[in-house]
This record gives sequence, C-alpha cells and structure tokens, in this order.
Amino acid sequence: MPPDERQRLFFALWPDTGLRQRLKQRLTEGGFYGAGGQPVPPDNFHITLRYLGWLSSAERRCAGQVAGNIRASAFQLVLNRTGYWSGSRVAWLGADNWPAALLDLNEQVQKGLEQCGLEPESRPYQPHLTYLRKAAVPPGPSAGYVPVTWWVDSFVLVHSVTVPGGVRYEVVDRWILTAD
Ligand code: 3AM
Repeated sequence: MPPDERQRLFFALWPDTGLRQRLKQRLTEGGFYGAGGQPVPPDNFHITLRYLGWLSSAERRCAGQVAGNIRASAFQLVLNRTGYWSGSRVAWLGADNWPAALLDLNEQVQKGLEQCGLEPESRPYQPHLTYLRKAAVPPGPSAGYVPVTWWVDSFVLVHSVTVPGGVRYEVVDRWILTAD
C-alpha cells in the first residue's frame, strides 16, 4: 500500500464458509428475508469488533501491532436471537448473553488503540451480525429463528472496499485466540 493511501478498515469476528451457509439457511427457513430490505451477502457476514475508519499505513501498522499484543481466550457464541434497529434500519442476529471473553477482547482492542492516536469509540459496544440493511419494518419475532453456535478462535482485520452495488470485504490479517 502506498504510504499516503488510506484504507477503510475494521476489526471483526469472521465466520468460516460453513457457518455462513448455516446462518443463511436459518434466516431463510425462519422467513427473515420476507420483509423486504437489502440482504447482506453471506460472504459479508461478520461481527464488528471495532470500526476503525480510514487509516493511514502508519495507523494500520499500529493497529496491527495492538492486535498482535492481545492475549485473549477463544469462546463460543450462541447467536440465539434476532433484532432490529429502526434508526439505522438494520436487522441483525445477536445473543441474549455475550461471553466475557468477547467483552474482554473488545476491551483490549479499544484500550490498545488509544496508543495509535485513534478517536476512542464513543458508543457502547453492541455486538451484532447484520443480515439485512434498509429494512423498513422489523422482520419478525425471534421465535422462528433456530440458534446457531459459533466457536470463535480468531479475529481479523478487514479492508472495506466500495464496489458497484455495495461493498466487498477483504480480510487482510488474522490473529488467533488462545484455547484456554
Ligand atoms: O457491523 P455492521 O455491518 O453492522 O455499519 C458499518 C458496519 O456495521 C460500520 O462498521 C461495520 C463495517 O463496515 N460502520 C461504518 N461506518 C461506521 C462509523 N463511522 C461504522 N461504525 C461506526 N462508525
């Protein structure tokens, strides 16, 4: 990357291919695509850990060093509920209970990034997996949705590239979470 070229980046939890298909299948079977809106392509499914915005190469290097210094445990996520934010018109999958290990990972990321001179995230962390954008009405109660279990043993840095008709996400780095 040329030194002065900025990239739009974020840290995320990144499902593997099988999990992406399982999530899509559960959403389809539960009728959650029936209420209109713009489905997120399964290849783009993720849970944002921290949105970074447009970073210079030096900031990206710093963020990478922060990620490399993190010591956090792998954890199991049970995505057992759906939700909808009327402000952003986003429909999402979430959980009634988030593991302490995820919140610890998020905190380490937030704290570490302070040393990169990035603006701290002002909003509280609300983990979610967006599956529908521009949804005009809530897609329905969680009742028809069958929970999906996800063993999370890494997190990634993602480059968000605007393409005709949407966005393409490219994983540019990955860090392993410990097994304990
Ligand atoms: O995790 P989701 O897909 O809901 O909305 C953007 C997307 O959220 C969010 O970062 C994720 C990866 O693009 N995002 C985009 N711009 C943002 C901003 N300025 C933002 N989050 C916070 N501040």
